[in-house]
Amino acid sequence: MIRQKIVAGNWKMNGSKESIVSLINGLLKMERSNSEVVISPSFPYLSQVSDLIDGTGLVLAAQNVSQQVKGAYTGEVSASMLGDFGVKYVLLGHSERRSLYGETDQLVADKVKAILDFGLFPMLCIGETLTERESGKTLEVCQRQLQVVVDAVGIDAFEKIVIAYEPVWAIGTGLSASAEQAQDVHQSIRAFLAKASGSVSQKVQILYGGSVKASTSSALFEMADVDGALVGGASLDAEEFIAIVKAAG
Ligand code: G2H
Repeated sequence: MIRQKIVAGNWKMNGSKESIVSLINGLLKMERSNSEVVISPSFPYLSQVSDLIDGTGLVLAAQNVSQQVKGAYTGEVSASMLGDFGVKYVLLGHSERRSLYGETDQLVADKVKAILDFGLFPMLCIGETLTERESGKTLEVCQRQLQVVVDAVGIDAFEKIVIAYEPVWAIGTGLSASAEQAQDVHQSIRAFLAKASGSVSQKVQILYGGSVKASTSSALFEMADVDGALVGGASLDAEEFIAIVKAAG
């Protein structure tokens, strides 16, 4: 099955009104791509970015959402608010949210449900720590993180969920997983989902994330089960990000 590649830039907590204009001006020099190209600014800049990319083909993502629909939840942002600003994808389960802000597997699953209920698309991050990898628990951890979401929303919902495999040891460290390491895990994730639904497992797009750079992206994109990349640091540099998009084809 041919799955469209996705290259998503996770800007994390970076940028200003001014730097975002310059980054997007740089990105608009990109040639048309067969891949879906997604950018994910911090909440305060969603409106600005939404206006700047209107009609360009670039797609907007948010970095978080509340699991609640609305009400007295000071500081939270709901799925419907994100929808108001033209957001398509929402990053969920990123290891920085899990490890720094205590997001549990169940909370991530509740957020996935909130996003799907509103008709947006979760980009669900999963992945193991270095200790877990070294003790042979990579697949166990990925499967546990996935299973809680399967239990919450059902396997068919995975037709609308993009998975990002992000080994924690590769995030922001400069230590990318090799293309073969990524392929091994992506293939196992697909095989795990196939036990519940063969057709869904073939459709689901599985991105790799963790220190992706232009120089490492071509090898990753050649792998059969790598359907794109979630790019952090390198997405803040327009030329580098464009080179990654180009490698995806
Ligand atoms: C992983 C990735 C993007 P980086 O967090 O989500 O960031 O490419 O900086 O490792």
